[in-house]
Amino acid sequence: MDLQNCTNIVVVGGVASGKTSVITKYLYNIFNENYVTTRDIKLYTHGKYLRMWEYVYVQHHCIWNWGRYAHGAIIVYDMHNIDSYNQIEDWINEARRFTNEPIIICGTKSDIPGGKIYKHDTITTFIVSAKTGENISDAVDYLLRQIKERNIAKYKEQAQKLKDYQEQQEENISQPGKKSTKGCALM
Ligand SMILES: Nc1nc2c(ncn2[C@@H]2O[C@H](COP(=O)(O)OP(=O)(O)OP(=O)(O)O)[C@@H](O)[C@H]2O)c(=O)[nH]1
Ligand SMILES: [Mg+2]
Repeated sequence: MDLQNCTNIVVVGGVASGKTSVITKYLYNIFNENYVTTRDIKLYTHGKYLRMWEYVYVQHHCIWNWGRYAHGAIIVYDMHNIDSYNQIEDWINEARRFTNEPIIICGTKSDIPGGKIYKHDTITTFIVSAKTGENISDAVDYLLRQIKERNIAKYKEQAQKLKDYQEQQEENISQPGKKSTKGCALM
């Protein structure tokens, strides 16, 4: 798996909440009215730069470690299913145990009136419909932008650390009385 050039997004949420539908609408512009449950973990790709992994709900979902390869996550819930809604907090806690990468929440089936909207202080919620396509691209593109910004921030932090290190080394060399940590190994 080429992690350097490929963005991996994990999609989680309650049973039949609409995970597959969000993914297939975004990647392939396909919506299927017929419910076909996803078993275990399913990978969806489009081109070589984006991978979306669907995780089905299992009792002990912490058995997997999504922080290992995920650059971001989408927590999906069905706005018309109270169980699905009630699981959001668990998914957020679960996610935060493994990763600090960006997360968004998608409340699905907005084409059906009267859904319950979940609000969070720091995580953005999008109200989406895979059936009509409402907000699907906005939601996933927003997450991809967050991931990009985070990667740029990480890159800048590493570049700054390298610069600080180089400056320290130069300072050590220009101050003869100061013992260079670099030379220690040779003595
Ligand atoms: N009206 C409407 N139905 C939707 C929408 N999204 C999904 N559905 C329907 O909801 C059912 C479940 O959708 P899936 O996308 O298969 O849900 P899932 O979360 O992947 O389900 P599992 O893999 O079994 O956990 C299907 O019958 C879909 O057609 C939506 O935005 N609007
Ligand atoms: Mg599915």
